[in-house]
Amino acid sequence: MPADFMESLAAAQLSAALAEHGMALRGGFRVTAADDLPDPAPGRQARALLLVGNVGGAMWPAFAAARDGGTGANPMDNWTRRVIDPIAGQVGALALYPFVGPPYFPFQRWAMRAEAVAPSPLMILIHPVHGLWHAYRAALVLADDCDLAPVPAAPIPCETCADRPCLRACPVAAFTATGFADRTCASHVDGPNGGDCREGGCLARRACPVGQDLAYPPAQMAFHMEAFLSRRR
Ligand code: B12
Ligand code: SF4
Ligand code: SF4
Repeated sequence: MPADFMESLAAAQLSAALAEHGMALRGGFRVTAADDLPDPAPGRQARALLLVGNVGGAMWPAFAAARDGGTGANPMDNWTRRVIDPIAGQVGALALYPFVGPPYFPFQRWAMRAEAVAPSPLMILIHPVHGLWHAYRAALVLADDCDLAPVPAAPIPCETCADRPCLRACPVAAFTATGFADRTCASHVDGPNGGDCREGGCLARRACPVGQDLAYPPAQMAFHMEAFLSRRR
């Protein structure tokens, strides 16, 4: 039995089930009492949390083929539940989702404990290889002890990126010292000059040189932007 759960047969089987839907296992960590997570099964406390996510455009074809005909609200969230709940059931896990809230589960804090990601100036977590082209879709909470190795140290791209092109690319300077001005962003994207962001995705995110080969396909960019706008209209 390998020391690290991520190297185990169970992790390989889970990864294979997720890969059928273009998703991937994104690491995990041992849960502490401070995490205050719900019990994964009656009388059984949470011991480990595994993160599920998407990297690059891998998930888009699976979602596009299975979505609710484009008519239902939150089609990606609904599809995610449809594919993840049965996988969680197979491994005896409780599935938690980033879109359930408020209050929301702290997925970005969990991600920083699960894999080598760090905050970027755009607030999205940056990964040394995937850049800004990844997200989290679910967490699987297990009652079993998993040997999860600590996250290995990895370079944080933003620390050596002197030019910070991401911060110069937004036409309305929506990334401010106090945070992301989401309403400034949304009114630009929804307006007459917002076509580039609306159809091709956030210009600031696209300006980052890390992982550019993993940029989402245009249809996925437009889908996420429309979902963002629909929450801000
Ligand atoms: C609410 C929310 C938003 C709000 C932010 C409002 C606000 N100022 O709080 C809005 C609607 C603006 C937003 C927009 C976007 N979001 Co958002 N959002 C969330 C959500 C659902 C909850 C955040 C939260 O309150 N968490 C609770 C706290 C307690 O968790 P935490 O981890 O401790 O807190 C961190 C975040 O709150 C973060 N933060 C604070 N303000 C903002 C603002 C933005 C824009 C982001 C990305 C993060 C962020 O800083 C904290 C420390 O790291 C998370 C999912 C989740 N459950 O976390 C996604 C999440 C943060 N969003 C994400 C993304 C990708 C986006 C978008 C870039 C694209 C999109 N899907 O729409 C857009 C930006 C729009 C654009 N023009 O491109 C991803 C980030 C992935 C990553 N690599 O890090 C997440 C994790 C969802 C996911 N499925 O993976 N988002
Ligand atoms: S452009 Fe540079 S500072 Fe901005 S997210 Fe990418 S690596 Fe980080
Ligand atoms: S989507 Fe466009 S307006 Fe909004 S933050 Fe990105 S570059 Fe700025």
